[in-house]
Amino acid sequence: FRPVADDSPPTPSAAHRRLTKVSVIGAGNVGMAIAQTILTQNLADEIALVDALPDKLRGEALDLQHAAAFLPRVRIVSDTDAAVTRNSDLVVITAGARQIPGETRLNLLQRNVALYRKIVPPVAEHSPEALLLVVSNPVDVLTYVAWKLSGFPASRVIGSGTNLDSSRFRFLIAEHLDVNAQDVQAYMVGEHGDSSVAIWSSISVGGMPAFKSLRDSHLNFDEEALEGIRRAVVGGAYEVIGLKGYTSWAIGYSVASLAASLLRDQRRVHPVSVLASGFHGISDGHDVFLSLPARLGRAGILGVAEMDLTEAEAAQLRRSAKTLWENCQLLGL
Ligand code: 6V0
Repeated sequence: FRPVADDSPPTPSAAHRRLTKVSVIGAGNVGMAIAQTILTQNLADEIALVDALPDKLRGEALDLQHAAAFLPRVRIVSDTDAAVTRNSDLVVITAGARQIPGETRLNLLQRNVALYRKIVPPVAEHSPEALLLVVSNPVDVLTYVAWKLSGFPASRVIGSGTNLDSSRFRFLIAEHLDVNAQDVQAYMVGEHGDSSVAIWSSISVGGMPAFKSLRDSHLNFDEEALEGIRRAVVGGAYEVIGLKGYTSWAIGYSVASLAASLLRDQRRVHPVSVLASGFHGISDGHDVFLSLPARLGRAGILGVAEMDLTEAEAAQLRRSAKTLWENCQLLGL
């Protein structure tokens, strides 16, 4: 791992609260799945919800509060004003126009950049020490936007990136091999979306390199099966949106796993959207965010893995970086 931040957790000042506060901006399907997963996993002492629709927001907050008898004691607050997020440890941003069936993530860009201009500056002002976790799509470009608008160091601005894509990847490989997905180490990196890159060369199952040995023995892991898995990972979100209108549960668990690694200083490795300039031949001058395996702790991104990629994998990553860079340039931030 190439270190990117001082990995010591911030030293609490005398006035520093010891309670953990997580704010979720956008109380839609995704925001509420994240809030409820964080709640049930006991990751926060206070959860603040923000949305532009006051009735929906109040309804969601009350609905969660009514579960109080079955959950750890957590203070749940909500408001349309970002002041309610004051002194957050982690702010998760899910607000955005929803991807409609058939719409590419990049088509959402202009609509969501306008939203971020309203959301990010006050959030950053109310919680200047917070970690920002961007979920709205297109997540890689919006992580760049949040970084620019917040003025935070890149180590504290993280995109949920391909953490979810990698879980879909691990699930499908696990199904194919009939093992537990938690025993499958496999990464999707690059852009969260159509050009994400499957790192076949690094897949291992229970510590054993899976790809090479299965390929060598011609066991049911042929090119066709691999391509089917990659297509299913890339098409996963579209399939769910086509069937139920939105995705929620998997992204809820994905973001809660990131929240746990960050808030609990777990130093676990997750593929998340990070400032990737200088990695794998991505130009140093190109401030572009895309997913690479990163070590997460209380200070945010502690280090980014220098992966051993094939030339084809690295070239694909550079192509994604170029497309993302061109998109970021159009924003004039
Ligand atoms: P949704 O259910 O429409 O929720 C969006 C919410 O944002 C709504 O409740 C809006 O009222 C709210 N909102 C709009 N403007 C503001 C504002 N100015 N301030 C506060 N809240 C506002 O959408 P859904 O929850 O399904 O999706 C949210 C975003 O997550 C979309 O951009 C999705 O594309 C993205 N996803 C990202 C994933 C990832 O892996 N990164 C996965 C799933 C969805």
